[in-house]
Amino acid sequence: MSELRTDWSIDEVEALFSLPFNDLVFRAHQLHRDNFKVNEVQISTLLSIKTGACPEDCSYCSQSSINDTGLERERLLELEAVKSAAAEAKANGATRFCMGAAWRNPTDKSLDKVIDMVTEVKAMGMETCVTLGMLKQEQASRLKDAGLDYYNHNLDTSPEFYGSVITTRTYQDRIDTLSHVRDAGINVCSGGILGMGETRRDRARLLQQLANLPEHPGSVPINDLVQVKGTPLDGIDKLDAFEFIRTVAVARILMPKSYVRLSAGRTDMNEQTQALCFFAGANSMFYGDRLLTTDNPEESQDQQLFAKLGIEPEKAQVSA
Ligand code: SAM
Ligand code: DTB
Ligand code: SF4
Repeated sequence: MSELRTDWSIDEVEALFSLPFNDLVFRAHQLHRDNFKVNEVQISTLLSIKTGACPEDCSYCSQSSINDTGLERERLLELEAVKSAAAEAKANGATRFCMGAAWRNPTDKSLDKVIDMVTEVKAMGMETCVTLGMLKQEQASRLKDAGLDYYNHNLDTSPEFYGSVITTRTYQDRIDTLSHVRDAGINVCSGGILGMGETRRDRARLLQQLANLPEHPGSVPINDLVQVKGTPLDGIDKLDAFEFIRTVAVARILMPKSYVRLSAGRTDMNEQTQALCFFAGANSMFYGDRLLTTDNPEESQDQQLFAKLGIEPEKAQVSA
């Protein structure tokens, strides 16, 4: 078994990115094979529980009130609506249900309502994940007490590029919330977005930051930017597919036991690119025709892709 390292240097990470494609992907695949069943992919389903009117200025996001995207805002969903969406996700084979809210941070009152949602979804036998923005230590502990399995909070890009994408919070704010989540004993889900105009060095720095956290995140979502009309990043050059696959492979090598999720952006990716991502170490994805506010491939399309590749959805893990 390989050792888990949290001391990667930027030179080492950049050297991995620079390997010939076959050498890089072979190395990533070998580690994937050593640590996981390579023909299984974990399935998560997303639900936006509170949509739009977010005070943050993330330049990629449809939900920022600064961006004029024409998105209709929605208040926090009622518990019953969440339960029925979770039941449908479970019937479709999802083992994790991820609830996302367009908040800078939750108020204690809204957290009470999210806690009820977590409790109910957990009782249905699914893993739970929420992404609610910045958390205080005490809020993280309350989520842990409710049985929350994962908290998603992305570092999104390198520390150096962060300020070009978001100005209403700092990289350190993100790191602080990740510490609160980890200290509360909740599994960390943290990754980033590619294709925002960052350099390869920024991608390497993002993965270095994730891998050098005190513990590797249990899940590492790699999103390809979904370009949304009305956001500053709409119309930017798309990232080359091979560079996306390389980033997945480097994530697998740096964090060999983490689930690497092929996240947003699959509607614009052909099947061959997705297959190479699975070969290079991606072993999780979002399933269901909606992400938070944008489209994801139809279920039937993903079923066909799995059938072509001989991939099975990972069965629910029996939690301790
Ligand atoms: N408001 C919370 C926050 O930002 O932490 C939680 C919800 S936010 C929508 C969750 C993540 O979705 C972001 O960190 C970002 O990585 C991802 N995301 C948002 N818009 C995206 C887009 N257009 N393309 C790809 N990923 C996106
Ligand atoms: C993550 O890394 N990707 C998901 C989830 N975490 C919350 C969100 C993707 C959002 C894509 C744009 C949208 O649908 O609004
Ligand atoms: Fe708000 Fe999250 Fe979107 Fe940023 S990414 S605008 S914090 S919902």
